[in-house]
Amino acid sequence: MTTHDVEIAIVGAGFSGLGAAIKLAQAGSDDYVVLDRGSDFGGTWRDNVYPGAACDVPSHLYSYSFAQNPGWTRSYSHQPEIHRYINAVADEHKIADKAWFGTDVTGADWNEDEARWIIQGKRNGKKITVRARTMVGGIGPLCEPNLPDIDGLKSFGGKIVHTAQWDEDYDFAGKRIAVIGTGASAIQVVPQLGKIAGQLDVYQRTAPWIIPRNERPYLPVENWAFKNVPGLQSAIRGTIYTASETVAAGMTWAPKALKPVELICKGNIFRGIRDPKLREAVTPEFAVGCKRILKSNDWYPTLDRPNVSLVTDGIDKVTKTGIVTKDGTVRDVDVIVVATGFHVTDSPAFATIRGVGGKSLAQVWEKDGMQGYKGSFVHGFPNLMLLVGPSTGLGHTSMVYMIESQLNYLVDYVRKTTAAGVIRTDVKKEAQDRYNADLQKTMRTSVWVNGGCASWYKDVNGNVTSLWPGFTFTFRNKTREFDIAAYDVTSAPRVET
Ligand code: N01
Repeated sequence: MTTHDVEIAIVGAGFSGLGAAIKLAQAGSDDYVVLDRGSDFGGTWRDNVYPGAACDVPSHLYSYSFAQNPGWTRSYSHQPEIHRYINAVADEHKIADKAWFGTDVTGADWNEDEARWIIQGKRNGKKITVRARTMVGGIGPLCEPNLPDIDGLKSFGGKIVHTAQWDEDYDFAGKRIAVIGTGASAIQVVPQLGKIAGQLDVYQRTAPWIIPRNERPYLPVENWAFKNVPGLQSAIRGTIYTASETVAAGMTWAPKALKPVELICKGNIFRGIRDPKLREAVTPEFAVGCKRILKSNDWYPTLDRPNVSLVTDGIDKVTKTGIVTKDGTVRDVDVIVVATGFHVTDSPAFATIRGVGGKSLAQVWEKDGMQGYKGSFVHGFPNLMLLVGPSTGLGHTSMVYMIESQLNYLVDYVRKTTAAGVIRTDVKKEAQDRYNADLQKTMRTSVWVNGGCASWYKDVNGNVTSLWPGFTFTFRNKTREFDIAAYDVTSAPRVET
């Protein structure tokens, strides 16, 4: 076993972990490492390689403000291009030397005597320990695939694949395929599978709201302009950002104002499907915005294909050869694609991060759900900064904006605590409680609470603890500076000479 001492350990090499490394390096920190179980940068954009994987936030906004990309080939980027972009940014900022890929972090314990995080893991199969003054959690909320608890699923005799763990070597062509789920991942993979499947059964538990996807390739002249016209990319970013913030206002304070979006979605159904019964089956029964509003031009036409069936009867069980629905119908298949999302509010990783007194995040969040301060620090977990932590997720705009807000906070935390000789920083319980009470008060009028749906935005208690309510520029303002007064801090003992 090898042991390494560093000032800062960043866990995760996705958008947030890489951004943290770049911003810390720019602020003059050199004593940090990035730990990631994968083989390069990208996180969820490295791992989600199912056919059709793409972003539903426009390319120019779904990128770092400090690494704008005039070369985007499409108005909405697909997974391979985002993955390439993230790695190109890492190269440009020379972060690769700091990244320990092939490192599976298995647990992290706060050591009070040393005021350090003791991080355990395996690097290329060998045990390692990293002792860090500060741990930055950049693991992202969409990294632990959720396998549904369906009777018999595990003993299915054919092939089972989760969208986030795609098997690129498996040949789906001509196969009888079942897809479970109709969320953001399913609506991207189903149209691709529909083109090649012998038979495709799509199991829908809840119909989603879907607006048309305004995607197109950029013309060479546009790419020329993005590169050469000063301020053009920033102006495009600003325009997309402003438009999406308007939606945020509706989602948080006036869900009825989203009615026009519902009409656009209904138009999408009408255009995409001819069969009135099928139209009815795909029309959602909850308020638009309560779950993520999806974007697709080919989902409905795919459901209308002769080789594709929409199954709305609930799943009873999976047998060795297929799926049985509650009405007793048996549909045999060769492969089951599980598009059932991720453990977000109940991530298994929460049990492996143990703070003061050995209590894990899973234990402290068990009763009241995920709570933190400014989405970043959690009382009882000193010197741990979570990126995309509690109440930072979004249903309407780019997560990269939220991540960059947190990076400001991280850099200022390091700067202020280092300057003051602080070795232990723990957010005060009162500050955290006040912050969360305010958030939940704002949340009360929102469509996520009142829209009549169940969603992964909610925790087991029904509270929306994964989303940021309101405008994202409010979060940017809150995280502009590290407000050290909200924290209990301990300075390093003075050394007499
Ligand atoms: O997962 P989901 P996802 N039996 O949780 C169904 C991001 N993302 O991977 O609605 C039957 O949204 C479940 O049904 P119901 C984005 O943030 C972004 O699709 O709960 N069905 C639902 O239909 C997104 O929100 C992009 O009734 C079951 C589906 O599975 C997040 O990832 C692209 C079931 C799960 O949908 C997750 O999306 C892709 C069961 N037991 C993903 N359990 C971009 O474009 C669950 N379901 C940026």
